[in-house]
Amino acid sequence: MEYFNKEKETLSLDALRNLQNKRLSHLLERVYENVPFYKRQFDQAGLHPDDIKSVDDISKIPFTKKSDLRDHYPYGMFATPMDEVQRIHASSGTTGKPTVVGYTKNDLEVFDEVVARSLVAAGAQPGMKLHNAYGYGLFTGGLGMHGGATKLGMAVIPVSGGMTERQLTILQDFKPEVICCTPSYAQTLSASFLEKGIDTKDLAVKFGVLGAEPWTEAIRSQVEEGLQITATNIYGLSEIIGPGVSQEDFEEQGTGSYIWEDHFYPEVVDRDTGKVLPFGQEGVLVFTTLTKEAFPLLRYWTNDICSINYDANAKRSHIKMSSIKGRSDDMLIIRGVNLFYTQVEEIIHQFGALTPNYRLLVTKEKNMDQVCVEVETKSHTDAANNNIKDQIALKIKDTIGLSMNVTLCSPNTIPKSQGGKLSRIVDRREK
Ligand code: DLL
Repeated sequence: MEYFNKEKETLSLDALRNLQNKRLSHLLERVYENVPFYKRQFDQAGLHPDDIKSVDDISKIPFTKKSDLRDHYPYGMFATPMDEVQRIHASSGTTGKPTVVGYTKNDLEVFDEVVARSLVAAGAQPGMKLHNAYGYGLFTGGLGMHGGATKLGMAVIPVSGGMTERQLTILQDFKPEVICCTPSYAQTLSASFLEKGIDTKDLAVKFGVLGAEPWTEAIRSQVEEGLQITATNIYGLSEIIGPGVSQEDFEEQGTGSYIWEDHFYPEVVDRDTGKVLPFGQEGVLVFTTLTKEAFPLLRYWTNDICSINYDANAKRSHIKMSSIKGRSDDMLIIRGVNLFYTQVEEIIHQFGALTPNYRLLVTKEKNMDQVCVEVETKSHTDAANNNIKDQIALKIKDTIGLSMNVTLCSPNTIPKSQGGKLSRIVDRREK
């Protein structure tokens, strides 16, 4: 099976646009009628759903921000009566109340469909077994992947995150061909096999579907080698549906992840002005959920930084997004320079003596922000190699334009993912 839904995944751009326009017009009618927040937003902007004739007019609609969801906690943005809602998820959020999202029966079917498409693009096939190490619970990762894999006809092993020893046993004994988890947890699993001297060549696992946090080629090489898999990127967010908003194809690695744009209409906008940017230019990713019933969103500001572009040589017609550089609210501003941790990760990758286990410690000294890069070396002896340390600091200065202290750490000394998303920044500045 090369596609889960060939007809939809290879629609001509004209057909795709027609479908989007039709779906957008239904969506606008529904939200205007059923979500008081959107009616107010339209009225205040002097807009009526009829003014939006096609996706080309979408930029007339104001953005929806995370704060709008918080202001309507928990169910104030739902567009259907609660008795039509079949599932509720929530994302924890770092401050205050969680963001609550809901799904009708049809929403859950769409969720299964986009995850099934994503799994096939990642290399999975019906009849294979999926080791699902995304967390089950309010987080959309576990149940989201579960539903799509079931729809595809896979056997799901619902391991959830954590309990690494048990994960290793299951990977060896249950012989799953596909694993899904966060990239940082794939690092943990890979390091644990290595530590125990278990040869991963003997595992059945061939494909990894990794996402839920930013990651770069540095981590890809490490986990592909460590677990003997082909690893692809899966992206998503609970507000839009969960995992499966976009997915990279296992035979098109490094060329971006397909956004299933018959369901999620993407735009990339300027972080400061909100202006829509041309394809290929980096900015904030914004989505309109074209088919969602319970919790539809118009022009939702994800805060994720990337670019989008069509790829004429690709297997599918849908637009691709580049890997996420970071979240604009996670961007550090250090002595006037914008910094995403993935920029440091890319530099680390260029040094053969280093592993991609690292973190950035941010402190304030004499009123100046300081960043210290702590990174593990592959061998204990290299941890004392000042030469490597100086080279890394120089490369960072040349590439990013910031002087950072570099600390080389012995293998297995930097905290690893225990199952979920890993925070790579430790900010010790007083708030
Ligand atoms: O992380 C959904 C998900 C589950 C995606 C499993 C992929 C796999 P939230 O907890 O709502 O949902 O977090 C969404 O995580 O806005 C991004 O900042 C980040 N994120 C998700 N996938 C990726 C990725 C799930 N592939 C937030 N690359 C998003 C970079 C990602 N960042």
